Amino acid sequence: MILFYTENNSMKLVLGLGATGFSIARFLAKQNIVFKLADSRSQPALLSEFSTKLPNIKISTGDWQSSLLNDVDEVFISPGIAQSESIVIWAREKNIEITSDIELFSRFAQASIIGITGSNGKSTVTQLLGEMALASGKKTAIGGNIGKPALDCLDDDVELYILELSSYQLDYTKNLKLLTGVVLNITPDHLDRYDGFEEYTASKLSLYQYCQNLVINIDESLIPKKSSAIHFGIDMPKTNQDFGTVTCHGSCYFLKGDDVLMGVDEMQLIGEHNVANILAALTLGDQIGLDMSAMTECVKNFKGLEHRLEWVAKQQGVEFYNDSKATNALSSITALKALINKHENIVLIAGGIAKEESHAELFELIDRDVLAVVLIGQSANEFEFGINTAQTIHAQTMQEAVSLAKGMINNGVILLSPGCASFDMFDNFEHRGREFKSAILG
Ligand code: UMA
Ligand code: ADP
Repeated sequence: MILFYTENNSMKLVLGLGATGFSIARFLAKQNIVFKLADSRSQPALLSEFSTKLPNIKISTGDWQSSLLNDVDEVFISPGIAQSESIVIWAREKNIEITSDIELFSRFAQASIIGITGSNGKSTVTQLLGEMALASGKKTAIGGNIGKPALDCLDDDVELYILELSSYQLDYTKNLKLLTGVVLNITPDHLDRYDGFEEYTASKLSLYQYCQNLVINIDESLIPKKSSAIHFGIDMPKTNQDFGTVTCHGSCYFLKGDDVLMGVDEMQLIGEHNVANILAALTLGDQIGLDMSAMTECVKNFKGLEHRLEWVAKQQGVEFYNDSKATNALSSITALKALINKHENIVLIAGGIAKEESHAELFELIDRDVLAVVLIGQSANEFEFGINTAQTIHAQTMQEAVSLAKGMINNGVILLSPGCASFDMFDNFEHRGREFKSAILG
């Protein structure tokens, strides 16, 4: 890999010592770029590892100080740091460039990059497309918001980078070359970080300005349609390049143009949202020349990711699903819709830190189709107030929630799909999902 930094070696500042900040630090150190790092918490979890691995790098912790910006000509920001943080405001006032890890990555990446964003389904599509690319024989790296920071994926041998991109990462990206990319869908999310839904929408849509080829979800009204794009959607494709579905004699099929690719019932994932996710992956994969039969084989074998409508167990006639990744109302609605058609009795475990969004549609669906809701976390009272006819009960721990839920049905489904962030009771959504599973499996 030819790696050189074209700018002079003046001081850079890395903000945040999480997975992203650490990856930026490791990368800059490898490039011999002079930098320092700051984190507004007094004891970031990675502090001692950082001090051991990069002992010569200056790190400041605790409240942001404007003096941090002295002599700095570029700031590399972690996605978790809001634009309202004083350090960001000061950097803007001083006209210091603020850059995401994704932009830094793109300055050095030699292989083609595929970008996937959207409010829901990003990780599923990113992982599935990654598996399709690997099955088609491409040396593929899968990373970004899905977990492995993009800079940690940089490798000379990689032929294709498949990156999940969050709006937080896109916000500080100005130059990025994507071979193709998709905005899967746009629904209210992260509104605490944006001046309204329009600003969030614009952040998501910014992905398309970097794409050489566009993939567009025809069913998403907020995404402008482009004649040069390839479209996918849950209906007959409009052109031979587009992807869609058709129902014939009661069975549904995936299509490219008029060509039948496989039956929808051959996929292991459940729910119409996953039909859309699979269509997105097939469309992106086809556009970059992946082998169609390798792709359909992957769809047939793909069991989905942990914590996304993950089937956990069947015990005494009750099936358990872990959808801990559902951190907004729409994702819980989606999970419920996927299960309602197949199961009469559903007990939902929901709640946590509710996002700034309307829960009316979720509560309506619960009242219509859910037997009972076990409420957890900060939003428990707010949810109880919104739910009218379904039975509600409060639990203080996940163990208690599972035990109360078990007492409510003899057959059907117990679904953890909180529709909220997890940080009031858990480290993150993964921790919440693991607690749910261990309460079931012991
Ligand atoms: N920090 C501060 N001040 C702040 C906020 C954070 O100093 O005001 C510091 C904290 O010490 C913290 C560090 O910054 O430890 C964390 O940075 P971060 O929150 O940006 O988290 P990372 O560990 O770098 O993880 C990020 C993504 N996190 C967020 O976007 C919030 C991860 O996505 C991503 O997997 C990872 O980079 C690798 O790319 C998580 C996420 O929740 C899964 N993403 C959101 C979502 O999917 O909805 C966008
Ligand atoms: P993201 O990475 O965007 O958070 P995931 O693939 O991790 O998305 O899925 C998270 C949750 O979002 C799932 O558990 C499911 O409930 C919901 N979801 C997934 N795909 C879609 C979709 N295409 N449309 C609506 N909701 C979806």
